Amino acid sequence: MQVGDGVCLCTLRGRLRLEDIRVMVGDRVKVTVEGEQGVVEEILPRQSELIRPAIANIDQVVVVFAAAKPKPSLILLDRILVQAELARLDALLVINKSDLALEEAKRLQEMYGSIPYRTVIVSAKEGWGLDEVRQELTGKMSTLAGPSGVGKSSLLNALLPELELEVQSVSRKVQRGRHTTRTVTLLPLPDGGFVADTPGFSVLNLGGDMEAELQYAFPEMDRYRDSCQFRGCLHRREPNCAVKEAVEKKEILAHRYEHYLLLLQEAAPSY
Ligand SMILES: Nc1nc2c(ncn2[C@@H]2O[C@H](COP(=O)(O)OP(=O)(O)O)[C@@H](O)[C@H]2O)c(=O)[nH]1
Ligand SMILES: [Mg+2]
Ligand SMILES: [Zn+2]
Repeated sequence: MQVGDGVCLCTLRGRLRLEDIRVMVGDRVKVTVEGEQGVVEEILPRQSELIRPAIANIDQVVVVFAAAKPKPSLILLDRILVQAELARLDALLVINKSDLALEEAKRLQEMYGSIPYRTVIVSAKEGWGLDEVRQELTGKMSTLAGPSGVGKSSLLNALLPELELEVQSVSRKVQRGRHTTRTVTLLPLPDGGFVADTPGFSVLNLGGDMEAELQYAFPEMDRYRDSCQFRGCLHRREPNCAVKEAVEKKEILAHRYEHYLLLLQEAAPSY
């Protein structure tokens, strides 16, 4: 456990163990220090609880995509952003490999910045944009998400040079099948805050019966929703729908609306 500026080896008070209460990575706890050792007396209420990676009290998901190699999949990006919204976590979009495709990086930044999401253009390879990412991480608990190969490990290595995470090598065959199950660790940032060393904010298919909730995961719809004619409008085929009108006027990005409709189908109750 981190206690003040130091670290203290702690055991769990027997009472908590009897109640089968477990400490999660990221938990805030009350500790009594007895000599060198500490005892966890109480686990403070969790603000959030992620399953994969299993971390409590995460503030934000840092969604990493590459401007190229691999070509960004916007449906995958939107799925991750929706998951973050549904989990009530802030999202920061980091567009990596801008050294390979700066124009594409700027296009993504313009699109997602308009929603609005915080976006940062970086190159882990060239060291571009790292200070801005550090600022966005400082004082918060963050976890990374994003497809494989976009440079998540490279980014963490660039932010924390003493780290040396394994970066995907050219020969991927060697890596396949080597499933290293590791526990997640929170890496302390120099100016405060933590970032989880294991990316893996999972992208699940939406569970059924979430139709009404889904629109709240699209922040750009917020200011139109109340102007729809029907209460409970799902912005699908309803007449006088302010969201659809905003799409036609290009005030809402067409691909975001299409992805909303796609996810809406997934979110339909299954009979
Ligand atoms: N050109 C370029 N290549 C990068 C950059 N960041 C990472 N890479 C390369 O992309 C590949 C995948 O990186 P890795 O960090 O393992 O991605 P991860 O799967 O998201 O953790 C490696 O070959 C890296 O060297 C970058 O900013 N620019
Ligand atoms: Mg990696
Ligand atoms: Zn509507």
